[in-house]
Amino acid sequence: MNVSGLYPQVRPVGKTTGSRGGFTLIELAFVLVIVGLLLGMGAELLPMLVKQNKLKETRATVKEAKTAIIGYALATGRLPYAGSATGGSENSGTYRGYLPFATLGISGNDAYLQTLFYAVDPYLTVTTSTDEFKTHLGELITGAHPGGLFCDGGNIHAAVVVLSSGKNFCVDAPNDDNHNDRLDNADNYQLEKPGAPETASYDDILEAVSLTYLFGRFE
Ligand SMILES: [Ca+2]
Ligand SMILES: [Ca+2]
Ligand SMILES: [Ca+2]
Repeated sequence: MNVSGLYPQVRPVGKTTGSRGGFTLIELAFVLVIVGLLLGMGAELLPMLVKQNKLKETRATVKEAKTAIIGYALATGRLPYAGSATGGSENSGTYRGYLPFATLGISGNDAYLQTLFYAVDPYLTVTTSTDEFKTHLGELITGAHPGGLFCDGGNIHAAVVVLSSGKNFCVDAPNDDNHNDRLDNADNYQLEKPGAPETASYDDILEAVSLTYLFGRFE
């Protein structure tokens, strides 16, 4: 009896007769090595890209906050006090603290989901008209009234400074002086230079509005 017709024909595994229908083990191993290398590169590349993106986003957010602060001064003839807490409102008599983002009408978080920080020259928070504001700016520029906010070791006479604590979530020296990792009234009125390079101990992202620049915006 012929039984061969009752069973399906089974092709021998691993044989590559005639046209090729699959991978050899060596090809497969090669592909796996390549995939492994690509995955390894991706695993290294992705966190780097995320890090770069957060830095870029935060730089843009700090710049936007600076623009909003200038707009507020032009519209109201004063600069807001800083906030003593993260809620976004200003607190009278607070000159170094959190960005009063609700007062400014903007969102106040950086890409690391931390509230931005803010410092202001006290003499510019007490004015009630744009004319008086300009007068105070002029007095600060000429030195008729002593300046209350400086960046870059005193090289920049600033009206206002806004900063992100950066990826280490801490405000760093020389912005923070009392080592509580945030900006507050107990810190002095000397802050870092805008665009200062990142180091092992400094990663804050800081923008300043100089007195002369702000005065020019009123002309
Ligand atoms: Ca920092
Ligand atoms: Ca300081
Ligand atoms: Ca502090």
